[in-house]
Amino acid sequence: MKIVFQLSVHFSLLVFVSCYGGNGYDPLENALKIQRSRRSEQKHASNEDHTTDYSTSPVYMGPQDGLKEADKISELPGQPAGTNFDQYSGYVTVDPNHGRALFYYLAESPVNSSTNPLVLWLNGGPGCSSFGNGAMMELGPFRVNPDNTTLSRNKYAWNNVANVLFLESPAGVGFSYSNTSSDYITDDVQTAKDSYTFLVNWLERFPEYKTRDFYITGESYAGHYVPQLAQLILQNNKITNQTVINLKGIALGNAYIDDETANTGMFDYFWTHAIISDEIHEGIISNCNFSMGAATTKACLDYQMQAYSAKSNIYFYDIYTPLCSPFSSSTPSISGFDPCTENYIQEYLNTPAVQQSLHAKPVQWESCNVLINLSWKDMPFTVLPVIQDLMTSGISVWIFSGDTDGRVSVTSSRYSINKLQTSVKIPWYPWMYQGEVGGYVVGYDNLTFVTIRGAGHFVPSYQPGRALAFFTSFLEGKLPTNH
Ligand SMILES: *[C@@H]1O[C@H](CO)[C@@H](O)[C@H](O)[C@H]1NC(C)=O
Ligand SMILES: *[C@@H]1O[C@H](CO)[C@@H](O)[C@H](O)[C@H]1NC(C)=O
Ligand SMILES: *[C@@H]1O[C@H](CO)[C@@H](O)[C@H](O)[C@H]1NC(C)=O
Ligand SMILES: *[C@@H]1O[C@H](CO)[C@@H](O)[C@H](O)[C@H]1NC(C)=O
Ligand SMILES: *[C@@H]1O[C@H](CO)[C@@H](O)[C@H](O)[C@H]1NC(C)=O
Ligand SMILES: *[C@@H]1O[C@H](CO)[C@@H](O)[C@H](O)[C@H]1NC(C)=O
Ligand SMILES: CC(=O)N[C@H]1CO[C@H](CO)[C@@H](O)[C@@H]1O
Repeated sequence: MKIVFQLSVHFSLLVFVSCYGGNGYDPLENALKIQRSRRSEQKHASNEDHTTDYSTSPVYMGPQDGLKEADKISELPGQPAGTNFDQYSGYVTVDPNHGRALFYYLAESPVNSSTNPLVLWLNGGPGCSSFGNGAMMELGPFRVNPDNTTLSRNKYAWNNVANVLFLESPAGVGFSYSNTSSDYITDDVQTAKDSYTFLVNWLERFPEYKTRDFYITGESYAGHYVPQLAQLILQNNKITNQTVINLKGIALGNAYIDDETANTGMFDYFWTHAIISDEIHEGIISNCNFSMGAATTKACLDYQMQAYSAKSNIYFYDIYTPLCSPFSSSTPSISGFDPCTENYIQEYLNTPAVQQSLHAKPVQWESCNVLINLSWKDMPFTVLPVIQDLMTSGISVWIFSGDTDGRVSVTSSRYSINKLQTSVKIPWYPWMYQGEVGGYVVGYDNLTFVTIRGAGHFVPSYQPGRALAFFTSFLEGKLPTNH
């Protein structure tokens, strides 16, 4: 399909900084603006098909002998002494003709690695790095110190309870690349196919994980990637003569899963969190119809602009966090998270010795790739039907949400769950962590919803202890406890 980029009023809002941290770059919003204006130009919704038909052409299988050993990281520069787990990173070719390869980082567990499950983590954007954001800022074993050169251990890293595989997806993101630049114009379907090809090849490289319990987790735009990949795995498991992937469950955090509820939930969250006025909120309610196929009116766009402007310069991925500035240390965030973290990561990952130790190609590493972000082809309006399909498949489906995220708010998550029309089995209750309410949980038929109190969009960055407690419950298949 021919893609027409039309400059519209939306584009004037773009901030050209390819970094998530505290500087106002908003990759998800950029991509959504383009999709929404494209949809309204085309006057059709790109979501007629619910169970995507991934063509069942044979999956490329490359030779993997000896590559695991080559991928072993001997040591990351600045790594603290006493690192007691194994790390691997490198590339898996997913298309040899185009020269397309995806980069991964595996952090194994310090204890029980050979029995702990394998968990794939995906960041969103689209176009944002799972290694730089997911591993180095959120749930990985290390955080980069303010000196930009040394690492410290993250006590609450998720590899304490699982072997965590971070995948830079699709090609063009982080260290992943293609030798065919047109591959950088991509979409949901290609991303799912490549991730699947990655997995079956990676499992040949690491055969000890072939039959291991496997989970997929991610946040934000990975609200598309995770269910789509899970659906593709379940479809292929039925027909493949290759590896059957032992998929047990998925968890979606502050996930963009439905465009209507993403909008309504965000503006309602702004209003209920005293970010916009009654008048602007009322203007949005009475002028905007965010449902699939509805026309966008000028009045609606005007009120949305007013809302963005009224919000002012807050970091709406975590609304109570200070921005990264010379003053940020004197206005510490509720969580103690350093809002300049992204800068340290940017410096660290662009150090040649670090890229070498990771077996990465020497590149200018970016937290988010804006080209991927802006050239994304059709994205479905909603993935709720995919989630519904997974809910009847027998795998566990969890939706979690940090409740101080203004980007994909807990309100959006709740509206999305309402649309799934499932019924409550275990009523809403507070779950406890270290004597405090860690958040709230409700058990639905085939779906669990968990909030993480005081966490923004990047849940494990802001509430590492609560995030690990929630994640441990997810893997155990038990709701977090009320004591
Ligand atoms: C497995 O599938 C591939 C691709 O469809 C095919 O070429 C191969 O012959 C199949 N192998 C077996 C043992 O069926
Ligand atoms: C991309 O091209 C380079 C240079 O020719 C080559 O070394 C590399 O193997 C190619 N990548 C893939 C995945 O084929
Ligand atoms: C390791 O596994 C054993 C046996 O299942 C369990 O008792 C122990 O708590 C586990 N240790 C950790 C750190 O997970
Ligand atoms: C770390 O990197 C940031 C971003 O480039 C820079 O502003 C800062 O001065 C660096 N800090 C040190 C201690 O070099
Ligand atoms: C919003 O748009 C949809 C799709 O065009 C339409 O079915 C619905 O009635 C509209 N809602 C309102 C309140 O106008
Ligand atoms: C839950 O899963 C069961 C078994 O697959 C199915 O029969 C039921 O319809 C599902 N309910 C919902 C709300 O998805
Ligand atoms: C293809 C495309 O539109 N690329 C744009 C992505 O966004 C950056 C700025 O954020 C532009 O410079 C690119 O041209």
